[in-house]
Amino acid sequence: GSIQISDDSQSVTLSLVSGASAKVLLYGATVVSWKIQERELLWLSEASALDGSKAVRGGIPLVFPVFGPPPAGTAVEKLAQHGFARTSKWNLLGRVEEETEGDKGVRVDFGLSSDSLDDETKAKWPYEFGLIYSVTLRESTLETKMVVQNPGSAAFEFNVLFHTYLRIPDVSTIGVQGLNSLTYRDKTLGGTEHQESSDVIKIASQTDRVYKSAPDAITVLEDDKPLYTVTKTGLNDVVLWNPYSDGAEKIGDWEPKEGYKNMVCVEAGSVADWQTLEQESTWEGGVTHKAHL
Ligand code: TA6
Repeated sequence: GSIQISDDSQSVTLSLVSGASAKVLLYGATVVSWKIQERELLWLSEASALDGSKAVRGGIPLVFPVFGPPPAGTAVEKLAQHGFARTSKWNLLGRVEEETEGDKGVRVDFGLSSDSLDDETKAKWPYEFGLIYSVTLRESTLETKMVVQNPGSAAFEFNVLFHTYLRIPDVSTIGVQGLNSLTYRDKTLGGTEHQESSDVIKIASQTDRVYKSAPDAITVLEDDKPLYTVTKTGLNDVVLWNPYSDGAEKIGDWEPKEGYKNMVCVEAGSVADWQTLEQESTWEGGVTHKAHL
């Protein structure tokens, strides 16, 4: 395997001899591509900014320390939607070749801390923190792991989420399995709570749901066969999002507008409730994306 830094030092490309590759921008530590052979597995808008002027529309943006619009009256209230992790320039910490049970992988670690945050953002959320984000590429999986450290003198509360845009051949042929009987908050219905009653969830209109206390493995089926498995550790919830035609129309950097047919966001995180991190403590959570090709 190999890990290569781009000439402009703005991105890192991981690759394996098996033909898998992944590309991560230092901006937001955003994974913008994951390929097996020549097949792209993440959706990325053709109109997405990739120069650090705006959060990436596609790939795997990182959500921290707040998910969605920051609630008034909380410590995150001055921050932008989804927080600052996806719009901050991260530091490249290290590159590692690793092997787990004979499965060779290449890993790259990124860091973001209160010391490296810009002053404006620091003023909006004045906590001391450290984030270490690891991306590991293996033959059929892409693993993403976040470590949150609190080296400071005050506890803080946070949400964290891996906002993965999975690329799919056609939204009308897929189904999402693993969420049956869970309670979810439906953001298309004013955030009201409902109970899931489908074993395989089909997407035929705008979908924006937060499933609470979800099981660790969620499968995206294509014509009833597994296409992806998203497995989380240390995370409570799963968000299912597809803006559909009406939603995509309203998103300025969404291109082509029909692109909603080729994506589904299956996002693992801890977002329904705040995670509290006491001083001198560490939290850890992650997601493994597996492609069944
Ligand atoms: O995770 C789903 C969601 O929170 C949706 O409500 C939707 O707005 C999406 O994320 C994208 O948010 P963004 O800030 O990237 O436009």
